[in-house]
Amino acid sequence: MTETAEQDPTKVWHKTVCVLCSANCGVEVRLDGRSITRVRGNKAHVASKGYTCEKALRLDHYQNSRSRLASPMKRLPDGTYAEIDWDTAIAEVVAGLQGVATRHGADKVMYYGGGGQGNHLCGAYSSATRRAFGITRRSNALAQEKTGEAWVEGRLFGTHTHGEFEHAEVGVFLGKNPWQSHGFDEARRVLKEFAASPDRTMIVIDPRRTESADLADEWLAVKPGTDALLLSALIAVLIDEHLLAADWLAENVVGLQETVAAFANIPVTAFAARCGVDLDQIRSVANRLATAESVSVYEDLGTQMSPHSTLVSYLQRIVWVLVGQFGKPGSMNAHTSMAPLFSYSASGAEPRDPVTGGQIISGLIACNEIAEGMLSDHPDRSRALFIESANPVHSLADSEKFRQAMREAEFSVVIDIAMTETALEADYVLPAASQYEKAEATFFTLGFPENRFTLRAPILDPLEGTLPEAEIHSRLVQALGIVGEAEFAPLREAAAEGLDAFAEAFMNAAMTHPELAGVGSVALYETLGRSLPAGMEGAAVLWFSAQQVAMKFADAVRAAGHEGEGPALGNALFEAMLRERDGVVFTRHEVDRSWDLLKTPDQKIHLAIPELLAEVPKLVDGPDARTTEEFPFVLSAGERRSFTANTIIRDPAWRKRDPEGALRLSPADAGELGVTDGARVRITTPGGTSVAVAEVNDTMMAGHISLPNGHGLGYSPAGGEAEVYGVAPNELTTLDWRDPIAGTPWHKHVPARLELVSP
Ligand SMILES: Nc1nc2c(c(=O)[nH]1)N[C@H]1C(S)=C(S)[C@@H](COP(=O)(O)OP(=O)(O)OC[C@H]3O[C@@H](n4cnc5c(=O)[nH]c(N)nc54)[C@H](O)[C@@H]3O)O[C@H]1N2
Ligand SMILES: Nc1nc2c(c(=O)[nH]1)N[C@H]1C(S)=C(S)[C@@H](COP(=O)(O)OP(=O)(O)OC[C@H]3O[C@@H](n4cnc5c(=O)[nH]c(N)nc54)[C@H](O)[C@@H]3O)O[C@H]1N2
Ligand code: SF4
Ligand SMILES: [Mo]
Repeated sequence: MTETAEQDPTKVWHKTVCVLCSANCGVEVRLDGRSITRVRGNKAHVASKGYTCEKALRLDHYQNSRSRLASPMKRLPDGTYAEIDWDTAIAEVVAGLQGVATRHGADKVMYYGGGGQGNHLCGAYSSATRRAFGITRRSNALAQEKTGEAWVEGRLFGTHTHGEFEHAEVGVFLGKNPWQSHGFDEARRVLKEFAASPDRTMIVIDPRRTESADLADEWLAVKPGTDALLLSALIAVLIDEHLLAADWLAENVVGLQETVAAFANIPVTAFAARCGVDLDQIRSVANRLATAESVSVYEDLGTQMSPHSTLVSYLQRIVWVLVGQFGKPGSMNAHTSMAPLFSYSASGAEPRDPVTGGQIISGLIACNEIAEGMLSDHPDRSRALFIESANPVHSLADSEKFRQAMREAEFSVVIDIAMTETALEADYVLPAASQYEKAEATFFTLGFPENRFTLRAPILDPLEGTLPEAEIHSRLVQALGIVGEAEFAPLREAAAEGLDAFAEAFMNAAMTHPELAGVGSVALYETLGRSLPAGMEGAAVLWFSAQQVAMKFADAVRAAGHEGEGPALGNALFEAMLRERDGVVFTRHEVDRSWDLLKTPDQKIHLAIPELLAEVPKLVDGPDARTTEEFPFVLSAGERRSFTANTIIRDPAWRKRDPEGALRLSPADAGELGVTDGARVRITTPGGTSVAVAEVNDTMMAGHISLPNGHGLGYSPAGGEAEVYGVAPNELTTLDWRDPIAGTPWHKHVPARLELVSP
């Protein structure tokens, strides 16, 4: 449909995406002034094809929230905030960072964040600020969920793998509820297709009978925290019943014997009993996996945030490798990236954090070790925090500890659109333009054989008083005087001539001025960015990504329809990204060629990880449950539900259901405690105490209780004092409850006690 600006402006559909989860579904929105009045799926979008879930319809609560910031803020000695102008803010932030660097060294500043579910360009621009200020310590939310998985994938494949659920004959969801949490395109449609097709099988491994489990052919109702037993038994059955893809393994896998040997003495009957899944069901699943044409597996927080987290990431991969499910249509595949979110180490040798001694995976300090390190008396501890597009006071384990760490810090600055829990502890808060007010994109590009990328154009001007992060970082970097007009002017002239001239000039400049290359993203913004259409300046950094992609995957980029050689191919891809509001396919591979993307030295799968194989026999002695007499329940702290979206929307009015975020418990437990729907219950854990409204829910297993994520945010509907709605899950969690390898928290397995407060 083509509609023009001559029409009633409130009737025009503007193309963008929903920013509430990583699926980033393409949407079209109508505006009335600055309000988003209607939202519908964009049928022409290259990935989502018109699909959305119910959350997208209420995006105005993100764009126009009362907690939006419209001025830089400075914390006063009494803890209140005063508005300051941008020039003062930039000067004082620069002085604050330099002060810490002078007193303790620039490496004592930690950068946290750099993007959320819909915005990764701030992270790309922050690289210039980090380089300019000498900031090397870094972390983000990936280091509280995905670093254990990344460590395992580095060892096995040297890269990331992802399933192709749309075409898989068998889909396995392990601690993952895609009906609510998505994670791949058109999730609910794909789940319904599994359910409707007699030839395809969906397997869900989850203690709760989730919406996804309800649609599954096989629901393995594992006891919380015992997935390592279930998967070890499954592997032992595959081996015992000779269900391995022997020829394929001989050709493609190194370390098979060593791996198989570790499962030789698994007492499968005992393991099945201990994890609560019938051995017959485990056998039937093993046979189904072994006979399927294609299998795709998705593990998520249910196991990544439970005991044995990194081990489980490994075991589930052993399962699908043993049945030969890599490198074919509908199976697990490696993929390209517009800009990789992770770096992978094939040796597993990772540096250690100088303060906590914890493993730094993919350059990220484990989230649970940030406050721990900062609150220690170690001479090398971080003394300052630079936080961008993240709310760690709310989202990391033990909110109180993170608050303390921020108050202890000698300097802190937060870049956000809203006055968040984290902003409320910072010395300076810089207000960003929202994701609908600037060029934006995410690097959640996991597709294979086709991989897609969507660059969004702003649908509104920045709210007065706010700036896009690209501009904020540019001002911070330029304030140091490392680069400026002298370096930018010739590049701007080249950009005005066109991309070919710019490519040549930029490459030359980067070679002759290393300081320019160091702050490359800001240099691109100030030069190429200035020649892009108004509002799209921030897309400039993607020119570099397009060039990298074209260099690394030239044939696949051409197969996706972009033409040229060398820099011209990168330019063609960049132009397509700039032009296409429905997203572009940026790489297309032959379906069996994801082997080419493996980064192990011989491009084979290196299956044996001795450190983790050594953990398998130890499972025989347990422990299975981590509960105690004092804390007899397992609390899943942070479940994804139909109206949760991390802390992206603060206004509680956006929720159509479950406004307070109920504590779910089984009818059996409710009966025993005398709890009925709507009763108030007190939850106590080793980390703290909170009161929640109860929901008796027959999808819950006895002994297992759950609270939603993203609740417990301060918000003031009337503009007065902020009130807190619901339970903030990390008021109940602790720093020490974490994976021994990756340091990631066990939020889905928090020992807890429950008491009835009022019926
Ligand atoms: N609606 C919505 N969608 C989201 C988000 C959101 O906030 N709201 N956030 C996004 C983000 S950042 C992420 S990382 C993803 C996370 O997406 P998911 O990981 O799918 O979400 P969760 O609900 O946290 O956990 C998944 C499941 O793990 C189960 N589980 C709990 N304990 C265990 C266990 O011991 N073993 C097993 N096998 N399962 C267990 C829970 O019952 C739950 O059904 O969601 C994304 N999508
Ligand atoms: N107990 C428990 N804790 C959890 C989880 C759990 O299951 N249980 N889940 C964890 C997981 S998987 C994740 S990923 C994390 C997520 O936690 P975080 O990484 O902290 O991410 P969000 O809550 O999404 O916060 C994103 C921030 O970005 C801001 N923002 C939005 N748009 C923009 C923008 O354009 N620019 C800038 N600068 N800021 C913007 C929002 O206002 C918000 O403050 O939470 C984790 N915390
Ligand atoms: S919240 Fe729903 S509509 Fe929005 S991106 Fe995720 S799946 Fe798509
Ligand atoms: Mo996440």
